[in-house]
Amino acid sequence: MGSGASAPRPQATCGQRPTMSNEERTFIAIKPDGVQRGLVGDIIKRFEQKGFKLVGMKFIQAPESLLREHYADLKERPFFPGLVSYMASGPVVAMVWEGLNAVKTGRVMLGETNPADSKPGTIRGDFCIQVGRNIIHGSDSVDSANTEISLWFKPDELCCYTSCANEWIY
Ligand code: DAT
Ligand code: MG
Repeated sequence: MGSGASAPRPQATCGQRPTMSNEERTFIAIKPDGVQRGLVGDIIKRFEQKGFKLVGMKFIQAPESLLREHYADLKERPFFPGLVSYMASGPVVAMVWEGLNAVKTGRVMLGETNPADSKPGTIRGDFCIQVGRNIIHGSDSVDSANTEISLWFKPDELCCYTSCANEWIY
């Protein structure tokens, strides 16, 4: 950059994540049933339309070791083995979405864990029926989002860029 040129937006925030900002990140994964049922486009569209910014995405058939770690807090639950084998049964779309209150708003967009309790208009409320086939994962806190993002993505797999829509959303 030559002297006198306007400075580009600093990239420093890509490393240290602020907790309350337009750059909060959440980990969202479309589960194997969501992929098999052809719901990938519809689900991604909702996050795009909302105004969140996609900063990472991969299509991956996750190894069971990764899934056991991802769901470690549920390892004593009776449904845990079935949950892990379901999640490993086909590819998932793992994503990181960024924006103001991305974690909490992401959960609202998902609906309740049990689709039967999820309101119409939510992803689980609109697209699925059973708790064991609820098509999408979303982080439930900023701390778990950070843990999950680092479990699923290497730092250099996340993109830092300024969305051209930024000033029209915030
Ligand atoms: P969430 O995915 O809404 O964060 P969770 O973390 O409590 O819910 O559970 C993780 C997943 O485990 C959930 O999406 C579906 C499955 N699950 C939860 N409770 C279940 C149950 N009672 N029977 C079968 N699967 C269940
Ligand atoms: Mg959870």
